[in-house]
Amino acid sequence: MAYRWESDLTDDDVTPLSSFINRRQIMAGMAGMGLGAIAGPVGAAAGLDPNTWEEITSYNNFYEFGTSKQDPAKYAHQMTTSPWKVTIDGMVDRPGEYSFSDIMSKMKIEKRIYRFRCVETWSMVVPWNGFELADLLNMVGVKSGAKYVSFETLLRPSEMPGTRYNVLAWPYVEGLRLDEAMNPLTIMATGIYNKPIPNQNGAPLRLVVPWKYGYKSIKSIVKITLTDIQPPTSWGRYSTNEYGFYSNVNPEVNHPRWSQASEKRIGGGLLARKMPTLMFNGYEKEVAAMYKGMDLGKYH
Ligand SMILES: Nc1nc2c(c(=O)[nH]1)N[C@H]1C(S)=C(S)[C@@H](COP(=O)(O)O)O[C@H]1N2
Ligand SMILES: [Mo]
Repeated sequence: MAYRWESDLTDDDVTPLSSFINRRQIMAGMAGMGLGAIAGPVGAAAGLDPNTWEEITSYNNFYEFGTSKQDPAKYAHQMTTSPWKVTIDGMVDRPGEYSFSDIMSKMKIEKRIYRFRCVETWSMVVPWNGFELADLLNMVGVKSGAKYVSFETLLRPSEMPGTRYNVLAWPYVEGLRLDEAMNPLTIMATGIYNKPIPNQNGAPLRLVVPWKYGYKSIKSIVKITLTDIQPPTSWGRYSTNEYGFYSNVNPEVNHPRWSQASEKRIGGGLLARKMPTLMFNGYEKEVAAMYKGMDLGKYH
């Protein structure tokens, strides 16, 4: 049996340009050999097998609702997600408060099946719906000189029982370098399995950066700020040497307290207990160039 987790994005996915071109070349080659347009996966890529809706929506990290994996599914329904506004400010041409419905009316919603790897060593495959963060940033116009994007989650203690405890400094904040934010793999997810994203997964919109540990993928975003200084992150504040700014998935750079060489695919059964973790979570081809020359152990 082929190892499913070594396969790549499916045909359903919006294929990155490089593999799209490869595919066209392969198809053209086949046509030349009189094989016609053979449907099916390119090369050995059989496609990723997504986790079930049940798995994706009942095993979560969303500490604003508590620290157990079941707390978000239990309590996140208390969060009011409509109306919803996102403040976009800092080094942008058109700062302001953008309503979620206004954003949705302007963005092109796509389906992306991505691997998702938590720093705690569990993983899933999630069929997201969403739009490229780059499209939103281009809509507001990024000023020259901006180098980073910072993100902030809603903080509404009356609806978020977990924020009574100072496990993390609230609100939850995260950040990306501008080129990472503009990378076509980086999306704002607004759905899962073609349904609106459930509250426990970060309704109504959350970041998804598939080559980084899950905590970079900040949920229920209310603020996006363009800046020229590296922004703080909630987990970085908690422990800088354990949770670096980059947090790229890397099987060779261990967490100080555990190995990152393998992972457990949720719902994968016995076979999926010790799957090898892939460099950049399997997205090396698409993202490695952004880190060329950087010491990935130092800038973890
Ligand atoms: N605001 C906020 N965003 C968050 C978190 C959180 O606690 N609060 N947890 C992060 C972590 S550690 C992970 S692994 C993912 C989990 O996303 P999921 O529940 O949709 O699988 O969300 C990330 N985004
Ligand atoms: Mo995580």
